[in-house]
Amino acid sequence: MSVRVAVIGAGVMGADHARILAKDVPAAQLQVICDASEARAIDLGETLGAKHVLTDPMAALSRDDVDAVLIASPDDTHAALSIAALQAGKHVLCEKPLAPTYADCLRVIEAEIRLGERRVHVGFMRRFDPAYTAMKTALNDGLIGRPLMMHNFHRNVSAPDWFTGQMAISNSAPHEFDIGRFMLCSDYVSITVAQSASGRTIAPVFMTLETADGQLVNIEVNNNAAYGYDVRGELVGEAGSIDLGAPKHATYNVSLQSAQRFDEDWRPRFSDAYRLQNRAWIDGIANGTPDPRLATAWDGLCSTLVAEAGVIALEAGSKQAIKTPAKPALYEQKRQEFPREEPAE
Ligand code: ISE
Repeated sequence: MSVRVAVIGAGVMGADHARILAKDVPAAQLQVICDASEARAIDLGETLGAKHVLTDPMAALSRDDVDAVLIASPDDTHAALSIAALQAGKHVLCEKPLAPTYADCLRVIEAEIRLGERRVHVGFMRRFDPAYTAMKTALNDGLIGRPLMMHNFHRNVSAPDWFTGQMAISNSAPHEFDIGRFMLCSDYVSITVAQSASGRTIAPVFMTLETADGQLVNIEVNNNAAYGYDVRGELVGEAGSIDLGAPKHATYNVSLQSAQRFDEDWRPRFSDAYRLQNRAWIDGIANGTPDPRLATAWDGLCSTLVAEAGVIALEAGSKQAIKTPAKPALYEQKRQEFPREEPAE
């Protein structure tokens, strides 16, 4: 059975997702490309051979010939579109964040609880990255004993002037909020944020979080790192540590120097992760069993909750408590063996 997908949003991420679905996910059929800009939708739709091109997202997600909706429109439209897709009986993969506010995330959760089925997933693709997968597998295999700390670096080459320190927390760091929580299987209970001094519009932001199990997680987000897209991570346990070891590029030893190439942004660095995530999402719909690694709407809510507390922590200059509400029964799932993922083909 092929799963017919409507992609809403034909910008940077929507175009990338649509290309992956059309070319790298055998069980998916690219049914609709929808974008507020008709020209952009037509351009992408024709390039990828989508069956239909639309400009109205509500019309796109309610079509009878659509089974699933991939939402890659502006962040503040995510919650309303996810809820509308649920009401139309569709499956959803929503780019992160599920919503920029906790209140809107909660509305999606309430809609899913009313439906009584988990149909919304959030695009925290790092859960499928081969390097993070190796880290999680080694942790589950007991290689480093009890995990104590996780160090994270998240660097972009440059960010536009309007990208603030607050957005480093609400737009960039959610990837680390999610992967830390996924790795450690524990919710955060506090966050502290500091921002270094810089003449530039956005200076690096440094966060320290504590989990309910007493682990420490630190995150540096530097969106003007200048030299390349660079994501690093190390998990430190009682008996050893696991380093992500990415990026995966060759090292050039030339002219008495050794040099490493970096990607320009997150799409090439996480191309395997996006492909594996989108395949897992579509295969889960086709066979009726969602992949347990996919981030749920609850995971999306938890990350927005941390981001909101982080923005307050930055503005107030003080540690903020994070109070995660009790997890609704719909989101409880048995702890599963983490599948061993083969690296890219
Ligand atoms: C961007 O929105 C993303 O989602 C990227 O994955 C991340 O690396 C970048 O920092 C964000 O701004």
